Amino acid sequence: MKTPVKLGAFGLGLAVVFTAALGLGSAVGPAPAPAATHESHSEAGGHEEAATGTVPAGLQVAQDGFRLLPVTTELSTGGARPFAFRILGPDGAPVTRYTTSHDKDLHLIVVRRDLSGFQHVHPTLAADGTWSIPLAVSSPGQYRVFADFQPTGHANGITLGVDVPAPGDYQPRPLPAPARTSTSTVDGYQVTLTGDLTPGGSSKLTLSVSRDGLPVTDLQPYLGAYGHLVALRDGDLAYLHVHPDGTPGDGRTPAGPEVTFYAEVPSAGSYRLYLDIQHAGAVRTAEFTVVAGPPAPTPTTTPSAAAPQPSESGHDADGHTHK
Ligand SMILES: [Cu+2]
Repeated sequence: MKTPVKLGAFGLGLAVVFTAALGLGSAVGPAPAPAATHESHSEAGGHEEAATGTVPAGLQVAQDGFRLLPVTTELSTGGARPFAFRILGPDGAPVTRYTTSHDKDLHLIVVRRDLSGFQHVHPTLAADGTWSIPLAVSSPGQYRVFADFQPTGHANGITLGVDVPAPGDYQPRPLPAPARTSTSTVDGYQVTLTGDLTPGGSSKLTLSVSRDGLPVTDLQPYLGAYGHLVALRDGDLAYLHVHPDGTPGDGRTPAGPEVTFYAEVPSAGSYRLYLDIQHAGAVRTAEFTVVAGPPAPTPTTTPSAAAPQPSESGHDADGHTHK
């Protein structure tokens, strides 16, 4: 889809820590875009001024007068059921007008608190301001639901988060070990991550996509970009949403095999990265665990490279991903 015109508005979820790092060059139309600057977001209001201090996005259920209010209070593990919620504005009424960002008025991220079960979906807005989407999660537990949006007339994007349970027997999974390659044994895709996350600094991340050993050079734009990357901080699920350097159709951005991002993480620690790409008509998610800064002390229960790990965590630690 050639809809780069919409990209100029995308400030969603980009905490201030990311804005300087994006270089998304929001190529609005044919005019030479001021690449690598975020002034091009000015039509969206320049979101840097809106950051709430240094608090990362997604940690609050309310911010800037806006509040995320679930209508559905449980998630279903038994097949898709409607999940509904509203965004209440400063006047207490549901928000019904949004600024489109990356082809959507609102992006919904659902992930279990242990960072498993990631979903990135796009609900539908009813006239009364109720968002809804059929949703199922694969296993019980406490889930974090992020709404990433920009109310019309508001200067910046906002990401609110709320916990919603999926009742049942919760079996937490350990965070998969850091890995540079995410491999799908089902359909032959492999995504390799190059680059490091540096706390407080801009970090270049390159994700290289191959299939059956061959570089993928015909990635398809998905929501106006060749890739969407969400990073969640282990421990509190601070939310970071970044987009690639370059825009499909800007004449300088190849359709793979490499997709480059600039990211800035707010602290040392472990992060789970979720890369959504589209190829051959399907959206796939590659996941990685990345440690920013000095590695945290290793818990004694964490399998080390020297010690063969028990099988129960082996499935989670293979860096796997596409779904
Ligand atoms: Cu989205």
